[in-house]
Amino acid sequence: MIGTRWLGIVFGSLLAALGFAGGAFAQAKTPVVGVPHDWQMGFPASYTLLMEHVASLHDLLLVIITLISLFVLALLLYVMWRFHASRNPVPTTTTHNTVLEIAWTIIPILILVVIAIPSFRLLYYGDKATDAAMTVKVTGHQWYWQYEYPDQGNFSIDSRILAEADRAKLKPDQPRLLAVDEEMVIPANTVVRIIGTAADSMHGWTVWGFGIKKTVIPGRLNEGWIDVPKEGIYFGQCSQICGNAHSYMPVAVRVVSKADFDKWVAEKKKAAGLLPATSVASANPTLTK
Ligand SMILES: [Cu+2]
Repeated sequence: MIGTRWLGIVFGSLLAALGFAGGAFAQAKTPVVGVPHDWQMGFPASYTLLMEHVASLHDLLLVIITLISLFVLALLLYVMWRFHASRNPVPTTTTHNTVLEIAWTIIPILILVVIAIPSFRLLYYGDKATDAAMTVKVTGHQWYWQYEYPDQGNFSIDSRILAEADRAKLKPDQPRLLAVDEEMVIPANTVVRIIGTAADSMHGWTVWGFGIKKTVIPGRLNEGWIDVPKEGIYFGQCSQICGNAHSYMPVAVRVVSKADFDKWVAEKKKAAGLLPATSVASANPTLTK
């Protein structure tokens, strides 16, 4: 992303000079952080270590692919010039060159090894949570998301895009076509295991800033994890064509402090009838876990 990052810096400075810097959400005093901006180039900002690793692998690949493209372009131009009919009227009959053949086999293999090592490392890093503090089960439905909290009493919430009427008068923290009625809520600085499945067709649970993109499939459980240090609201979208309202099932994740998360959990448990009438949640650690 070195190239795109530079382009972004150049364009960003130009726009700043013209007074257009920052989208509405960058200036609004809302906790919305993980949302696309006008004129954004390259990847969305990284909000997890996983997404930082994704971006740096992309940077490495961009350097490698640029060097290879320039090398091939230079070779082509040289061949066109050096072996032009006017400069080379009698072509050579050479068909084999052992040294060259070994070189053009070995060098690409080495390049692939250089790419494979960080690539596999990243794949396994994002694959499974080794020490998750809690789990959220994500189920994709046509066309909304359902989040279950098995470690907090097993209540569940449904997350749907805002109703048509609410979409007409959006609040500052409700970006168009991304805001939902109920966000998934998780505590900050906590390793959260994501278990994903689907009820009908395949869906894709994707949050750009987290670097997570889990295809969820009926009858299967797919695993991933997130650990978000910064509180705020982050957005994503279903990334698997899943039917006619595919583009109307955004992903919204609210990352809050641990205390706020416990409060939210208590509220949800109460609403689901999981708490006794007189709240003893605070006295019983197993309930507030
Ligand atoms: Cu979907």
